[in-house]
Amino acid sequence: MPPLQRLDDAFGVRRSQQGVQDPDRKVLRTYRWMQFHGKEEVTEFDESHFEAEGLFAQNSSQGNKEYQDRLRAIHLRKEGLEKTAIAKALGRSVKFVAKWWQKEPKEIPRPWGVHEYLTKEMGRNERGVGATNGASMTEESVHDTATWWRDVEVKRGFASDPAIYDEILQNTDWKASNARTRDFATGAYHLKYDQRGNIRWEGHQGGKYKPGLSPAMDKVLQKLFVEYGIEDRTSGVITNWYPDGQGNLGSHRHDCWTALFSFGHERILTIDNTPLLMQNGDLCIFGTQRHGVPIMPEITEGRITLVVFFYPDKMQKKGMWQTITDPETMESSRPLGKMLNNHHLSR
Ligand SMILES: O=C(O)CCC(=O)C(=O)O
Ligand SMILES: [Fe+2]
Repeated sequence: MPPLQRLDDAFGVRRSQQGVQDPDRKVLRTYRWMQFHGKEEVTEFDESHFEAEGLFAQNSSQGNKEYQDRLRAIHLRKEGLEKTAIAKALGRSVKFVAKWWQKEPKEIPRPWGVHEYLTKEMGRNERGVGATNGASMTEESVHDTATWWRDVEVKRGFASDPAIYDEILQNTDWKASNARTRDFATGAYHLKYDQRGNIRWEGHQGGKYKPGLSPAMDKVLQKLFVEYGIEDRTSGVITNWYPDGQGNLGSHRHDCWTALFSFGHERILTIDNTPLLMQNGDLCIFGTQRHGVPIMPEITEGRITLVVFFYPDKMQKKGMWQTITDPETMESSRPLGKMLNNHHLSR
C-alpha cells in the first residue's frame, strides 16, 4: 500500500506557501491570517482545496514524522507485515525498517522536537486514567504509544442542515475560557498570564453540548457515531463560537483524538502548519496534531464548531495504519441508545 498523500499537497496549500504556482489553477479564495506570534500569512485556496477529501498524512515536524515512522514499523510488524511491505507502507527504505522493527516502542529514542508527554500512554498520567480529561480506557490494547498517531481525515459537507448554526448559537450558555498552556514534559495544564500578571482569556467563547440542545445536530452526531463506531469511546462534546474573524484559538494538542464540525462562515483550522479552510457542515477528524484557529481580519461573520473528543480502539488503530480495511471484519456499531450519554468536558 503506498504512503498517504500529504495534507498540504492534497489541499494545494504547500505550493501556495512556497510561492510556486501552476498558472492554470483557479484560485477561489485568498485570505490573510495570523496565528504564530502575530506573523501575517496569506494563503490562496484553489479548486483542489475544496475538492480534496479522505485520509491524509500530516506531521508537525521531521522529528515527529521520524518518531512516528519508527513506531509504525514496530506496529506493522506486530500486525504480521513483512519488512518490504512495511517499507512500502511507510515510504521508507528497507534499511530503515530493519533498524527499528524488532524493537519495543519504549526502546525507540525520541528525536529532538518531540515533546515528552506525547510519548506517554494516551489519556494516562500519574493520577490515573484520563485524569486530565475525564476519559476512560475501553480496552488494554489502546495503551501503547503508537496509538497517539492518527492521520487527518476530511469530509466536506457531512452536516448539511442549515438549522444547526442557529440552534447551537441560541441554546448555548456561552462563556469565555481561560487561556491554558501545557508543560511539555508532563502534559499538565497551567493558566496563561500576560506580562502584568493578569490571567489571559481565550479569544473565543466556549460551551457544552448536551443532547436536545440542537435536534438537527443530534442527528448528525448519530450519523458520526454509527459511521465511526465511537459512541462508547467519546470523552466529551463541546462547542466554540467565534463571533467574527478576531475570534481565535491558540494552537494546542489534545491527548485524545478529535472529530470537529464547522458551521457558519468559513474559517481556517490549522493542522500543524497546514491551513485547512473549513466551510459550513465540514467534518475534520485528527489525532494529536497541533491545531488552532488563527485570526482572519477580513471575516465579519460568525463561526461555531462542535468538537467530539474520543479514543481509538483496535479497529480504528488498524484503520489508522491503513493495514486492515476490510469492512466485512469490522464490528458492527453499537445501538444508539447510549448515544449522547457520555461525560462532558468541563470548561
Ligand atoms: O474551533 C476549532 O476549529 C478548533 C476547536 C478546538 O481545537 C478545540 O475545541 O479543542
Ligand atoms: Fe483543540
